[in-house]
Parts: sequence; structure tokens; C-alpha cells
Amino acid sequence: MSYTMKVLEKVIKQNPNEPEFHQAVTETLTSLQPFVDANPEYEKAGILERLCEPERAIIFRVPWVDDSGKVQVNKGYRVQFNSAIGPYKGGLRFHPSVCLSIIKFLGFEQVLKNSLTGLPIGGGKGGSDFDPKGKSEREIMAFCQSFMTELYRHIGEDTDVPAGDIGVCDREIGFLYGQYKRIINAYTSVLTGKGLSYGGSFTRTEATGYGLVYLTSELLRQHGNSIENKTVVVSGSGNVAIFAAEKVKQLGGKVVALSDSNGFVYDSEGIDLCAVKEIKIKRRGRISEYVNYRKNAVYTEGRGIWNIKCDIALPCATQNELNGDDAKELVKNGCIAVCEGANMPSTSEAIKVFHQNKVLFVPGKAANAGGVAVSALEMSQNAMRTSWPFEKVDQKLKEIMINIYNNIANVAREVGQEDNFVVGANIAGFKKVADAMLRQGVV
Ligand code: NDP
Ligand code: 2IT
Repeated sequence: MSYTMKVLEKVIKQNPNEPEFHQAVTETLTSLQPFVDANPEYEKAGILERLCEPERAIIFRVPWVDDSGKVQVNKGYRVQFNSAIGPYKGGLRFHPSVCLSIIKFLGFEQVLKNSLTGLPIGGGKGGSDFDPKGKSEREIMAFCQSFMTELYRHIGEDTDVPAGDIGVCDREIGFLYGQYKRIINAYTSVLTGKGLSYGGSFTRTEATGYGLVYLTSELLRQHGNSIENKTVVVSGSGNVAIFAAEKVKQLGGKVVALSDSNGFVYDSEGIDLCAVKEIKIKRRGRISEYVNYRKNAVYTEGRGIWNIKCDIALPCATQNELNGDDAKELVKNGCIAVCEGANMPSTSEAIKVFHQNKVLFVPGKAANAGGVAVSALEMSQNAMRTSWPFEKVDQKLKEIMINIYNNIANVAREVGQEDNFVVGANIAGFKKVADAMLRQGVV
């Protein structure tokens, strides 16, 4: 059995009950296999075993008091996965489904994603099974303050710099930052995604969605095509989905659907983003309310967004939201490209279907790297005690996404797998991290 497959077997055996982590490691190691086998120094140095084992995983109790005066307890996590190329960097997710398996899969993906940005950031991820939905502002603040009261001792601007993810946006980052600053009595760049009035970067809010579409646009351009006049389906209706939809519209495409965990809306004339922003950002409402704004729109409860005919699909909600049957439906309807705004939204069966049918498919670790890239630019601006204008950060984001595309496309071509961006992203991301690990000795 090859070194890669031996490590994969061991990871699965030693980490039982972690299906999402197994899925992420399986996808990555399978596509790295020929490359790793051709370079025996990785085996000698135990690089894959080290890559798959987090440097540190912290699990802690988060007690807080709800509005009725009752004490609630949630689990808190921070998995510091790999610091070979920079301080741990990655988001915090607050969602009831959060568990060690999900945080580990996200942390593992983040290591390779952050490497692809070309910026000096290692990989980590954290979060809690706390559900911000339906909570009052005071409850959210109480939870965030308690979460940070434990987390602060494990993070720092040169150690670990968290940011947002599902359920964590500028509101939560503000409460977390306020508590950190109060505890350590210093104004540092310990979190990114901060508000503009206290050290945030222009374009960070838009970065993941915009970056996804910059990369998609470059992918299409290099295949003699463009986003102009294309019909696009975007899943989710959170931070990533809204700004992906906004950029598609700016580039002349038409977004006809958005979703949330309850259902999806279809608007044949193109989604009205002002309405969506009012519902989702201003009022924290449900996507079903969209039909109150547009008479021709149709809301459908439950799954089914991938049955809508489109040229381009941008899954921007959550892991495993697009399965093999969904992929077949997209292919049947003529979809030419799928780029992942979410982390691991396509199941392995779905990816197989895309590859078999020559659908251009770019995995999340490359396609959604714009968010963390602008986070790293936020760290740079904070370190320089400066703030760059929107246009400057946006331009840098665009360049980073085009570089990522060229890098993963070139690597795929070099290993004889043209247009296999899964292989390209995994090898390109891995090479830099593995090289840094080799040079830093057995640590
Ligand atoms: P948000 O919390 O802003 O939005 C999440 C969206 O996904 C909501 O519409 C939500 O619906 C939907 N969703 C969440 N969980 C589920 C579920 N289990 N089933 C169906 N729908 C679900 O998060 P983001 O937009 O920030 O994140 C979306 C994805 O993008 C995630 O995979 C995240 O890891 C990834 N990502 C985010 C980055 C960022 O900078 N924010 C950077 C790179 C990747 P509902 O409201 O019903 O829960
Ligand atoms: O998945 C991700 O890349 C993020 N949630 C963003 C991480 C960050 O540090 O900005």
C-alpha cells in the first residue's frame, strides 16, 4: 500500500466518528498520492502524518446567562492546525451542528487554502455549538464575552488570529474584540473582520463573495467564455452568497436563486439584492420573505435549489449541500461551471459527476480564499497602523484570485491533469506548507 493510503487509513482509524474530517482528508490525500509517492522525502519526514494531526486542539466550556436568568452552557473549540507558514488563521463558526469533526475538517482545509493565498498565514478554525438565531443582542454579547474569556489565552496577533464564519459576522467580532481588548489591555490585530471604525479593512465583508466571482470570471475567460449574460444559481443567503451575487450582477450575469436552511427563492427576472440585504442583513429574517418584495418570485420549502436550470452554480451555504443527484441535475440542465464559495459544499460523488461530465469545478480551498486573503491584508494594515482605500484592497483581492487560478491551473497541467482543479489546488497548497515543514525540522 502506498504511503499516502497508509496515512489515510491510520487517520480514519485514529479519529473515529469524525466523518467530515475523514471526507476532507480523503479528498486531499487521494489527489496528492501520485505527487507524494514521487517525492519520497515527504514520507521520511512524516509530513502527511503531521499535516493530518492538529498542532493543538482546545475544547472548552462556555457558560452564559440567558434573558430569563438561566445559565446555559455551550462547547467552545479552537483547533490550531498548522503554523508552518504563519500564525494560525481561520474563522469561528457559531452553529448548532458544530462539533470536533466539523472544526477539524475546516481547519485542515484552511491550512491548504491559506497557503494558496501566497500570504504568510497558517491554518486554524474554531467555533461553538451556540445558535445565534433568535437570541437577543444581550444574549449574543454575553455568549461572546464568555467565549473570549477562555479563548484569549490561546490566541494573539503572532499566534492565532480568528475571524468570522457561519453565524459570526461583524456584530459577533465586535463583542469578541471588545472583550479581548479589555482582558489584555492592548489594541492588537487579534481578530479580522473587524468593523471599519476599529481596525477593520475595506472589502473584508465583500471579499469571499467577490473573490469567488473574480476567480470564476478568470476561469471562464481562460476557457473562452465569460459571466456576462449567464444564468447563475447561488445557494445560501449569508455573507458569502450575498456578495457573490452582487459581483455576478456587476459583471453582467443574472442570479436567479438564493436559499437558506429552510428553502429557496426563484426569481426569473434576477434576484433583487436590495431586498435581500434588507431581509437578511438589516432584519436577520428568512429568505421566504423575499416573495413579499417581488410578485413574480416563488419560494419553495426544503431542498431543490440545484434543480433550477443555470449556466453557473455557486454553492455558498455549507458542507455537503450539493450531492451526486444534484450534480447530475446540474449537468442535465447544461451547467458549465461550479465554483465553491462554501467549504466542502459538494460531496465526493458530486465532484466525480462534475469531472466525468467536464464541468469546470473549482474547490472551496481555492475559490473561497478571498475572504482569508483580505483578512491577511487586514493584519498587514493593522501592523502598519494604516488603512487602505476600498479600491486598493479590491484590486489586491482581484490579483490574488487570478494568481490562485493560474497557480492551480498550471500545477494541474504540469501533472498531466489539465482542468482538474482539485488536484491542482491540493498539490499547489501542499507544496509550500510541506517545504516549510521540511526546513523547520521535526516540530
Ligand atoms: P453566514 O452565516 O453569513 O450564512 C450562511 C448561509 O448558509 C445562510 O444562508 C444559512 O442559512 C445557510 N446555511 C448554514 N448552515 C446550513 C445548513 N446546515 N443547511 C442549509 N443552509 C445552511 O455564513 P457565511 O456566508 O460566512 O458562510 C457560508 C459558507 O462560506 C460556509 O461554508 C463558510 O465556511 C464559507 N466561507 C466563509 C467565509 C467568510 O469569510 N465568511 C470565507 C470562506 C468560506 P440559515 O440562515 O437558514 O442558517
Ligand atoms: O473559511 C474561511 O476561510 C473563513 N471563514 C475566513 C477565515 C479568515 O480568517 O478570514
